[in-house]
Amino acid sequence: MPEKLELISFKLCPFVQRAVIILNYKQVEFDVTYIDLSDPPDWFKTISPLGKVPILKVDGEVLFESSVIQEYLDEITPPALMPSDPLLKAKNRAWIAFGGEMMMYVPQMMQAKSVEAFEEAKAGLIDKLSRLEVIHSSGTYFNGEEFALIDAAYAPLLMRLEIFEKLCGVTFLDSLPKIKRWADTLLEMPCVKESVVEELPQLYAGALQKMEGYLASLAS
Ligand SMILES: N[C@@H](CCC(=O)N[C@@H](CS)C(=O)NCC(=O)O)C(=O)O
Repeated sequence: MPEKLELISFKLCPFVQRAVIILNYKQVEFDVTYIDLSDPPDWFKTISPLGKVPILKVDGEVLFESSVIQEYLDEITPPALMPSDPLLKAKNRAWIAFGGEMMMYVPQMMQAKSVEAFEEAKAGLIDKLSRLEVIHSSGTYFNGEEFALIDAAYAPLLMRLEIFEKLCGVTFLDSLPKIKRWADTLLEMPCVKESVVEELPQLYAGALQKMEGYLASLAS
């Protein structure tokens, strides 16, 4: 086990949250350093090859890419949350990458200036979520009855959809009963609840106001 784990974070970032959920679930101590992505410090530009968070510093060594960081954290803190069966593991990795791609709908929906642009982004997201609905196990978690790495990877997206539902009265999961149940379960887990700053909804409300898009016009 390394002596020191330090996560370089941005408060709104869903990708950083993936790593925090694993750290919380496994009750591993770690330090967090928040940066402002609109004005990143020079030391961050030096260590982050893509200029993105999360970065995990492991006794001074640098890791990047949330899915890689999640797997590393899982491997150093048994028991494993990644399935051991090679085919299931490969499928989970692929769907975790799919979830990463889907995250782009969050800024797209926030930035949409018209109802049409918003509805188009929302429809794109729901189309992708429908694919997930088909392959979800129908159990408590994605693979069945055991919490796995893939659940931690999707919780940040599902949390943002819930935030938009509460702030703006829009719904995303009405036609997706398995995903809805899954979201309700994940968002009640302490490791998920405690993986973000308390003021996350307010930060999103502020970000929406700044963007002056259609979604902001619905915010209460
Ligand atoms: N594929 C990356 C995506 C990370 C990512 O997009 N992070 C955003 C914040 S949520 C970022 O750092 N953006 C800064 C930029 O693109 O300049 C991962 O999974 O770690």
